[in-house]
This record gives sequence, C-alpha cells and structure tokens, in this order.
Amino acid sequence: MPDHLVSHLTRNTIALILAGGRGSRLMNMTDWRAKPAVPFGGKFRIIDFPLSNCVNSGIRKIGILTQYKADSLIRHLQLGWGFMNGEFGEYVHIMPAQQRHSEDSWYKGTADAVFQNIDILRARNPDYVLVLAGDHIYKMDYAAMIADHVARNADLTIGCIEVSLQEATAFGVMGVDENRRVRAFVEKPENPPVMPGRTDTALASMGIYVFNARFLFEQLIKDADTPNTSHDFGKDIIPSVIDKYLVNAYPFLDMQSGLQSYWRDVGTIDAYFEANMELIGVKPDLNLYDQSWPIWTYQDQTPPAKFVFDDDNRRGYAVDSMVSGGCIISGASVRHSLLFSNVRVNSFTTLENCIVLPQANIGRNCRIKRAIIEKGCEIPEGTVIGENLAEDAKKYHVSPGGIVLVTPDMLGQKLHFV
Ligand code: ADQ
Ligand code: ADP
Repeated sequence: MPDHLVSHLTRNTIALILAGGRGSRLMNMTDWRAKPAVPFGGKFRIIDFPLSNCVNSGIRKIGILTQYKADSLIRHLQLGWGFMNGEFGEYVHIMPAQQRHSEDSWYKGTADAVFQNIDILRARNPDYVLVLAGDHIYKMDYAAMIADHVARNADLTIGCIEVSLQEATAFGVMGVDENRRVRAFVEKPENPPVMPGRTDTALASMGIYVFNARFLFEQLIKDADTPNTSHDFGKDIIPSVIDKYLVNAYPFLDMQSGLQSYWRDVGTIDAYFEANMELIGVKPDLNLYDQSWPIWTYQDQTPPAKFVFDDDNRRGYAVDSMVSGGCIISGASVRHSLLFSNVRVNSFTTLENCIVLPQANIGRNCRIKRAIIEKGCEIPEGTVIGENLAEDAKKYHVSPGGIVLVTPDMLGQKLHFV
C-alpha cells in the first residue's frame, strides 16, 4: 500500500490528549473536576471536542493523560467513549499518572506526562504521535495537519493561529520564515513579537503537535536527563529543537474560506460564558448541528424537554435559547439561555442570559440574569441574581466581566447525586 495515503498516516498515528491540568481560572467549576470534564454547549464536555476531532479525522488510537481530579472525567470517558475498547485496533485508553517511570513524582509537566508513558507508546510502535490539549473548543481535521507534516518532511509540526498581541502573552509565540519553518519560539512572552507583515497580531501555538514518533522519544529521553527543565513542551522541548530540526508551523485555517477557523480556550469564567452564549445565536461560528463533523458525547437517557402551563395557567416558555432533554419549564420564562439536561425552572421565575448545568432546580419567583448555575444547584424560591453584583459577590463568585457563578457549595448544599 502506498505510504502517502492519508488513511495510512492516520492509522499509524497515536493521539495523546493531555487532560491533566487543573484550569484554575475556571474558579469553582474546576474545584472537583478537571477542566476537560467541564460541561459545554448544553450536552457535551470540553474533551468531547478533541476526541470527536480524532474520530472524525480517522485517528482512532487515543490515549488520555489524566492527573488532576480525574474522577468525573474518567466516568465520562467510560460511559461515552468506552465503546472504543480495542476492537479493530481502535481505542480510547485512559493513562492516569501512575508513577511508571520515576516512583517519586506525578506528571511534572506536559512532556513528562508523555515521557512517563514512553514504554506503552513504544510497544504500540506508531509512526506519528499527535499531542493535543484536552481543553479547547474547535473542530479540526487533524489528518490534514499530519499530511502537511509528512509532505514537508518535518520532525515536528505545531498547529498555530493568529491572535492579538495582548492575547499572545498567554501562549507560546513563534517566529516563522517564508517556508513556514519555525525559527523562534517563546513561551508566554511579556512582549510578544509581531507577525511579519502585521502590526498588531502574533502567531500563537495552539499547543497541538505532530511528532515523528522516534524523534519524540529521543527528545523526551534527552529532556528527562536535563537538569533544571520544567519538562514542558512549550517551555523546554520546542525551544531546544528549533535550531537543529525541521519544525513546521501549520496554520489552522478553514478549508473553504481560507480564513482562520473557530478555536476557543474557554479558560476563564468570562470566556466560558461567552463561548456558550455564542452558540445560542442564529449563525454561531461553531456549528454543533453540522452532521459532517458530529461532536460525540455521552448523554443521559432523557425524555423530551417540556414547556407547560402551571396550575395558575401561567405560560412556561423559552425563547432565543437552547434547551436539552429532560428539562421542564413550568410557568416560567427563559430568554437567551442555555439549559443542560434535566433542569427544572418553576413558576413566576425569569431567567435571562443564563447557563444552567444539568440537574439544577430553579425555585419559584426567582429573577436571574447573566449567571452560570452549576450542576445540581437547588436555587431557593425568590432568589435574585445579577441585579446587584456587590451583593452577589458576598455569596457567589462574580467574574471580572460581571458573570455570577453559583455552585452547590456556595448555597451550603451537599450533593445528592453521584
Ligand atoms: P498552556 O495551556 O498554558 O500552554 P499547560 O498548562 O501546560 O499549557 O496545558 C497544556 C495541556 O496539558 C492542557 O490540556 C492541560 O490540561 C494539560 N496538562 C497540563 N499539565 C499536565 C500534566 N502534568 N499532566 C497531564 N496533562 C497536563 C500550552 C502551550 C503553549 C500554547 C498553549 C495553547 O505550552 O505554547 O500556546 O498551550 O493553549
Ligand atoms: P460532573 O459535574 O463533573 O459530572 P459529578 O456530579 O459527576 O461531576 O461529580 C464528580 C465527583 O465529584 C463525584 O464524586 C461527586 O460526588 C463530587 N462532586 C460533585 N460536585 C461536587 C461539589 N460541588 N463539591 C464537592 N464534590 C463534588
């Protein structure tokens, strides 16, 4: 079989999804779950996006490197992705930090997380390793990136996007030559270098990499033996290889329009709120209804969402909103909001610009706006949120953008579900 077929490339690729980081800027939403397990878009978890991208790209050997508060993530993976259990050589394999290599430490950094699994990877003998982050929302055909990597004979290919100089301080920023070869790389620079031909943007790494497998293993072993490294791809590995090896930049552009594609790091409460809210719009940049690139997930079996008149004949309705299965809106009004599954909204209550996570119950006579209500919250009757942020801040978390986050802990509630 000719080696250049893309199917040959993807079949000989192992994807590793780094899902161990905490994502502490999501505040209390990551108190008990890792960021990749955070619910998104009414039905999904963040990790469903890179996972669906892999499956849709034909990359079906997938390892997930977990560490921080992985219980919720692991249960989601078992329920939603457990069907890929090795048949036809297709698997989603959870690789928890288990001190395989050094028995005195957990994963130290992203490169160490991969290094500690090097014996498992070697035994599987892939040609390419695709390293992904478990915490970004986007739809991307990784096969095109791997094909570019191979066509250019690269040792390492880094996915990249153009961002504003201000945003660039939070990313790895690269300098490339006219052949897209990476000539410089600085992790989270205070003064990011401007992209050639631009005045106010920089070329940022998406934190996704295609490595030739043998090259990756060599670099990981070298890094493990280097003193004073943080064992991180962005801080240590990439800067150490750009001079000697062919490191290729792969711009993430829409195949049809040639414009930059949708890619979000929903790393803060404000970014999380915005990205979810955008989905409600008529033509969001992220289309979840596109059947050519489905986002797969685990979902509870739920009856249809229901909108009912209450006993006083008051209308229950939602407009300009997305409402998942199992919700009941009874005698309440819901506007421009996103309701996950099994949410209840009761009589005389109004919700506006809200994100309500599964199994929350909003009592009667509440007025709530610009809020994120966490999974399982029981919002007491008559609660007002979003009208006086100074008051709200005494009980709940208020983000810099004025979004109020409410969790069961803040309401003094213990969870009655597992
Ligand atoms: P950051 O996102 O800041 O920058 P990092 O916090 O290391 O990098 O997280 C990368 C991914 O690895 C995340 O998905 C995280 O959950 C996971 N992770 C972190 N520590 C881990 C560990 N010990 N074990 C397992 N998984 C772990 C990176 C790059 C930048 C790039 C941005 C793009 O370093 O160069 O610009 O991603 O978002
Ligand atoms: P998720 O919303 O991520 O699905 P789950 O409800 O499945 O989270 O809970 C994951 C684990 O964390 C369970 O063991 C659960 O009891 C615990 N847990 C969930 N919410 C909280 C919370 N607010 N505080 C402390 N522990 C929690």
